[in-house]
Amino acid sequence: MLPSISAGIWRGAQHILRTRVAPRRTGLCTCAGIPGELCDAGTIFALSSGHGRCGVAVVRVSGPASTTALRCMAGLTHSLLTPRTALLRSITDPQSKEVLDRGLVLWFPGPHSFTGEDSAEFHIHGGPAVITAVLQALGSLPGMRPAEAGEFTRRAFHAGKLGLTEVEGLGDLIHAETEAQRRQALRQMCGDLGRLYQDWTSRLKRCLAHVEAFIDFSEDELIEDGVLNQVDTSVCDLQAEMERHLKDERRGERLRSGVQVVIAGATNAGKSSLLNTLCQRPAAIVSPIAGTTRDVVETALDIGGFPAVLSDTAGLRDSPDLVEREGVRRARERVEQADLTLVVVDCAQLPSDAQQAPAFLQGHLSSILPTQERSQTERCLLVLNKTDLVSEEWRQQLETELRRSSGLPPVCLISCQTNEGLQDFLAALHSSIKALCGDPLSGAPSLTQARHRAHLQQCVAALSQYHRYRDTDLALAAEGVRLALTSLGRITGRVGAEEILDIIFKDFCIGK
Ligand SMILES: Nc1nc2c(ncn2[C@@H]2O[C@H](COP(=O)(O)OP(=O)(O)OP(=O)(O)O)[C@@H](O)[C@H]2O)c(=O)[nH]1
Ligand SMILES: [Mg+2]
Repeated sequence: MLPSISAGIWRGAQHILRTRVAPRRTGLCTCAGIPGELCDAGTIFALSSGHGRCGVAVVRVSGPASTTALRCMAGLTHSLLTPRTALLRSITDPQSKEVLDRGLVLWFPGPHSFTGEDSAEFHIHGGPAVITAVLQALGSLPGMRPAEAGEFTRRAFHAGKLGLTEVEGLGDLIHAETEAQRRQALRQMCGDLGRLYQDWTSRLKRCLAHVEAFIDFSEDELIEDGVLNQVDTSVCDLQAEMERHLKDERRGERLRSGVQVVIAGATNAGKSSLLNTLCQRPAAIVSPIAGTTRDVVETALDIGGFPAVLSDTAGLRDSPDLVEREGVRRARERVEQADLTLVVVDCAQLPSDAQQAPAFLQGHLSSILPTQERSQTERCLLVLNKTDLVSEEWRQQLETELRRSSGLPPVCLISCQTNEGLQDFLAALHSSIKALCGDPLSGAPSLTQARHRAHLQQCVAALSQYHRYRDTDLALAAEGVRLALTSLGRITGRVGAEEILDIIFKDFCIGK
């Protein structure tokens, strides 16, 4: 039996909980990365506003023939071209002169355009026939070809309009499904992260210049005393800042890809009922038979603006059944990997003497959570389900005992049957997830990708080389700073960008 959900609860919880329509990275379209050799000159065009019937569609053009397109299809001769001004024009087929639509056209002369090239936009009606006709007309013009996925942004990158971290921020913004993801992506796209890495790059360059000057000129006594001491201090400061940035508990990466929330507990505790209650649909089978769930059932949720991937798992027990044993193995594996574990317990199974409940719950948690997590109470919420089955008097005793005890993670008492306690549980879930993701708008910008982390770790390691050789071999010490600069350059795209561009643009859409 599925629990019936009272409309009142959901109206109240609306600001906290929304089912996310699609898992991450299934945004507007799926596109292959664009091979480097296709990123040539020439004029590209694409539908930028996404597929499907819509009121207005935007077709973008970028490259030297943009003005040809405006002249041949919108009758905008040179004297009529006004930068960044929308003009209502008839849009015609350049060969047959037939009017295809009436819409707005805009001209963005380079270098002050998104791509840095001459660009144009046709804002046309969004019916499939109009879009096809306009795209075909553009394709019939000399020097024009359809754009590849991410090619407009790739051109912007090559024109120096965006750094690599900004490009990644833009990609994340297109895929952002929750408020917090949008905020983090926008901040990155606007260059906050890029500026931080740029600042470190400039400081490292100064260090390198000073060390090299010392190597070249110290014997001629042309270098002031203490130059190397200044470099020592700068390198130490930089290392400390980078290490702080790396020690962010993966908040930014977690926010980007969704917090992994795993529902775990004994059989029949009501784990699947909780999943269904949270996602407001019968995603998992609920039954009174112990051991109903075997496979992991996943669903993506927006919890108060933060992305979460909720996983229901098999009830944890020893079983002779081979299939169930595999389910339990998978459940334990998920708990190991979880950012947050919701340990669900059936209230009615707690000791009848409420005084013994805290110790019982401690023991129960130890059998579920991995050793290193047991002390980290912020990585777990204890959900005591089925409050409708216990007496009010016992429940009050339990709450008193829980308040008295220490060392337990936050406890929520709920009933998936009556929805009692659900509001408080949602508030607790929201604050746990928020703590795991951090506030994307406050403090230093977050590290958002494993790629950044790997290069930064290499950067910090290279700076240790400076300290290692500082007193014995200055050339090797300088090499350490140079390697650190190379690692930073890989993040911002100053070094070896081509090899990572294809990977980054695989998530981009055609038309962006
Ligand atoms: N009275 C009451 N029954 C509940 C509540 N929540 C779940 N149940 C019932 O408890 C039984 C087990 O619920 P499930 O959600 O399937 O439990 P589970 O933890 O997923 O069980 P497994 O998949 O077997 O591990 C079902 O009959 C549910 O209807 C509740 O809050 N109150
Ligand atoms: Mg289940």
